[in-house]
Amino acid sequence: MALTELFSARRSCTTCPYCGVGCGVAATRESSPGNGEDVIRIQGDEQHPANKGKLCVKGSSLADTLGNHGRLLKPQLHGKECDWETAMAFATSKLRETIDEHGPDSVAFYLSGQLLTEDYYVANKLMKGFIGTANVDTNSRLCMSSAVAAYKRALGADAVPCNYEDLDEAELVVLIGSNAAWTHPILFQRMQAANAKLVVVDPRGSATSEMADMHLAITPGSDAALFNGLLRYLSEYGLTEFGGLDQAFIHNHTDNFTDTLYAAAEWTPEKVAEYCRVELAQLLEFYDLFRTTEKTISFYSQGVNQSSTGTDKNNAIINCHLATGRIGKPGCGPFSITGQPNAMGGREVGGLANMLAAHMDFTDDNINRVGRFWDAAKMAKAPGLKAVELFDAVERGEIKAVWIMATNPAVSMPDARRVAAALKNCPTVIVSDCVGDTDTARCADLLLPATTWGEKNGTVTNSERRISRQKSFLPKPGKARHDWEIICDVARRLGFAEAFDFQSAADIFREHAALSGFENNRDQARRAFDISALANISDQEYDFLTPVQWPVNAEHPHGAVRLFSDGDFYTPNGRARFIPVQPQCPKQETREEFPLLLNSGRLRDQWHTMTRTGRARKLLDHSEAPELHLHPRDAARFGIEDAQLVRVESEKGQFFGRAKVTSNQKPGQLFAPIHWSDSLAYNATVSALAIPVTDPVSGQPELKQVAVNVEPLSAHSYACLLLRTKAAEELHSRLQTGDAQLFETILHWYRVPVEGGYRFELVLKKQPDWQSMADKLFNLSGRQLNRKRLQLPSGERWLLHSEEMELLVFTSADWQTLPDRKTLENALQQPLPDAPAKLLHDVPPGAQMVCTCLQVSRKEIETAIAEGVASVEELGELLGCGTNCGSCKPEISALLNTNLAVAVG
Ligand SMILES: Nc1nc2c(c(=O)[nH]1)N[C@H]1C(S)=C(S)[C@@H](COP(=O)(O)OP(=O)(O)OC[C@H]3O[C@@H](n4cnc5c(=O)[nH]c(N)nc54)[C@H](O)[C@@H]3O)O[C@H]1N2
Ligand SMILES: Nc1nc2c(c(=O)[nH]1)N[C@H]1C(S)=C(S)[C@@H](COP(=O)(O)OP(=O)(O)OC[C@H]3O[C@@H](n4cnc5c(=O)[nH]c(N)nc54)[C@H](O)[C@@H]3O)O[C@H]1N2
Ligand code: SF4
Ligand SMILES: [Mo]
Repeated sequence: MALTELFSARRSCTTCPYCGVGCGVAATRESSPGNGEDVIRIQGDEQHPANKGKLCVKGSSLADTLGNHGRLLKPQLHGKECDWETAMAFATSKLRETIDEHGPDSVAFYLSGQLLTEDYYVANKLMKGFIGTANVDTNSRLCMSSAVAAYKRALGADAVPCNYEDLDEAELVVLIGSNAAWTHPILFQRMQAANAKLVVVDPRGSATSEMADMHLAITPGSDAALFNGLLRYLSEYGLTEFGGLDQAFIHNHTDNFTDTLYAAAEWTPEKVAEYCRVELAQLLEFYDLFRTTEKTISFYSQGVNQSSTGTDKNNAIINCHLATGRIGKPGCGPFSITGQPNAMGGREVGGLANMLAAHMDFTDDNINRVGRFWDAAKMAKAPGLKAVELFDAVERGEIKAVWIMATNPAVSMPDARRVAAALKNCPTVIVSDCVGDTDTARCADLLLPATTWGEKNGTVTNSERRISRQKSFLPKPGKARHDWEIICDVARRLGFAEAFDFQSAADIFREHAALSGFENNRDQARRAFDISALANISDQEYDFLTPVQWPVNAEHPHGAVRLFSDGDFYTPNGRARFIPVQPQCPKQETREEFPLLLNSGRLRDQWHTMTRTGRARKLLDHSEAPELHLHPRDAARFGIEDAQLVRVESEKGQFFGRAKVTSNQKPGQLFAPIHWSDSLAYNATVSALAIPVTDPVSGQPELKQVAVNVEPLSAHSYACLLLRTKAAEELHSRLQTGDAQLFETILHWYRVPVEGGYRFELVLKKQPDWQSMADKLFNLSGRQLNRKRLQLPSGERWLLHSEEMELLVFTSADWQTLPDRKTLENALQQPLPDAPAKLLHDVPPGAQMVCTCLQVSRKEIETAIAEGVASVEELGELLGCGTNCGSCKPEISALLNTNLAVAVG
């Protein structure tokens, strides 16, 4: 705990709600000098071991995402607001009726790695102990489940061996399928500060590969061959003193080495180079670097997890660490980085359908053990349905009631439109969210308003097993309630009052901690996850719990920094297991109708489906619209120009985005950010393209490789609309209901929240009749729109506006020649009668923001480079870019590389 916290109730030390780095955040309430109202100031918590005071741009913009606008503040039943009594009575009667009529397996919960451990714990307890079904799965299935499965196969437990300090000490970090510079920025900065050599394995160029010493741009999905080849290569140095195999470790602490090496034997460097399509010399350089660097961490994420053979890929990596004994020692290990803030906490309580609770699975002994501990009315006896299977069962009508909490499956599941359709047909859909307007919320019968970050209390576990507190420093808005409160209310109404008689998050945490230690020993059921030392903490101790890494038990009362240092694993015989791996190509092969492979992932400044980060205007500066990245050669082949609207099509659906032509992509490979959805733009759900094939071991879907086709869309013209909130909401709902008349003219739209309203960007099919559109949309009651025209060298530009400036429309035949959006947005804030005409003359084309924190645009940086500034540091001194959170440094460095190259060349 930070000392100041003791003295000031106005400062609260909590944890960032975004990525799995789990940074400590200090939120302070300050009186605004203007109106005396409280404002929230967000800073990094200097005392938190995960970030030591630093925050990335998402974390440091948290204050901009607070506030009630867009929040779900009251329950809604069939689209109408209702009180909690009505809502809870509906939920309970529907669940009870469904269970009575069709049995417990006809209901399901779909949870999220963004719930707090306490929420997760009660949801899991209700289903697996009292309703009697294991149909509880989570979005972690799409994210971490292959990593979990591989750790369990190799180490006997879902236990991350490493911690962040190891990254400080590492001499080589191999990032496999991770764009950590953008997705785990604060951790990435630690890797860089450590001066470790960085090798990036990723088919495309990214902000991370930009900073790497070596980039192995392997062919998509070929990672297992790369690591099988490494194992074989290491074995050739089996007898040397340094590097190569650690024979003693293999002999004393592992099983199954010979079979595994045998399976890898055919993967000679030549064969790997050909299969992965990398240069043999580069491959050998990597293999040798790995062989000779003792302190090596392999750091991996969705590029290997989201695959139809993700578990095997994870094991192929772990095999190389077991073979070199590089596990359980400082500065090394196979490190699966978690995505969501509490993916790990969810795994601890049994949020996955194939786990029971507290790291126990469905053996008879464990079912009995958990049943006794809970005094359970009805224990689930077998694993339940995994995410893809679960929504298939909804589609088939076998699951008749589903409760979705803190996730947006209508956007994030593969074949997303089919998932949305299945939900619309499902007799009972309950959705708990803090935001009202999501694609999933639109499928709900009952919408429940949940509190969110800043309002909630509980714990989260980050990637290094560190449990930290999320604390409330804001009141509950409207009628919102905590997720755990809602679940316990339903449980009590279903007749389980005693088992769900929790009064606070602390009560739940204590029970969860007690279960983790219950009969947890060598003779009964030894489990890695054990926080029994926290089972009796007081409410006050819970409030001031300092971040601690599990296990926290009698043996490790202050937590454990590193696991497996003694070479003792959680398998029945205590030995780690090598897993033989047969590399396989992605299931989705390109073919004539779908000749390209689509990859998808994250952008620096957005979080998933943008329900929170999408509210902060400045986080849209980096990128504001759905995109499709493609190589110049593919652009030429398909007749696509940079910034042109394109349509991507797969066997399952379509997606619209603006082309970004970049040599970061290899020919034949496309990339699309995952963040936009149909709530924010037209046909913008990337996962609608994905085919739901899954890994046979983990059930994780293959989201990173989708066979697609692409075509340019030709536009008649472009329009930029600025609307005040009420008018914007009206237009938005028309666009969402697919108003046929509007879509005769509109080819594509997306929207950006701005101070005082929204900006809509439209791509038009033909000349619109603005007057009649405006009449219809905004009821201008016969008043005429004002019109002004400006002739530019590139064509004409129009401004149309209503007298009250409810509506400002700029149109042009060329998207790039519309006026600078920032200037336009400012106009919406002031009721200036003569401003519009001036705005029409405002020329500078939109400048992409590189440094969001200090608002430094690409143009400014390029100008400075042209004037001779030649390093990231000097640019920082001059313009300030990169000097706050540092997440943009890779991009600044890339700009330096290209612009200096141009200057030299
Ligand atoms: N800014 C931001 N940060 C986030 C999130 C966010 O939404 N926004 N989400 C969080 C969550 S939940 C998660 S799971 C993590 C994800 O973190 P990451 O896994 O780092 O992110 P992604 O962008 O999904 O994918 C990583 C990389 O995998 C590469 N890849 C694709 N196919 C292959 C392949 O076959 N082999 C290899 N080796 N690489 C491949 C992609 O090109 C991409 O660069 O990020 C977390 N952090
Ligand atoms: N094509 C493709 N698809 C992908 C991926 C990919 O790389 N490519 N990545 C996958 C991965 S790794 C992930 S993790 C998923 C993420 O996908 P989702 O989990 O579907 O995305 P989020 O936007 O994080 O959804 C969280 C929801 O919870 C709400 N929420 C926030 N806080 C609270 C709270 O405290 N309580 C409640 N009840 N609700 C809250 C938010 O408003 C939001 O609607 O996407 C997956 N889908
Ligand atoms: S790296 Fe950024 S998003 Fe991740 S926890 Fe830290 S501040 Fe939050
Ligand atoms: Mo994730």
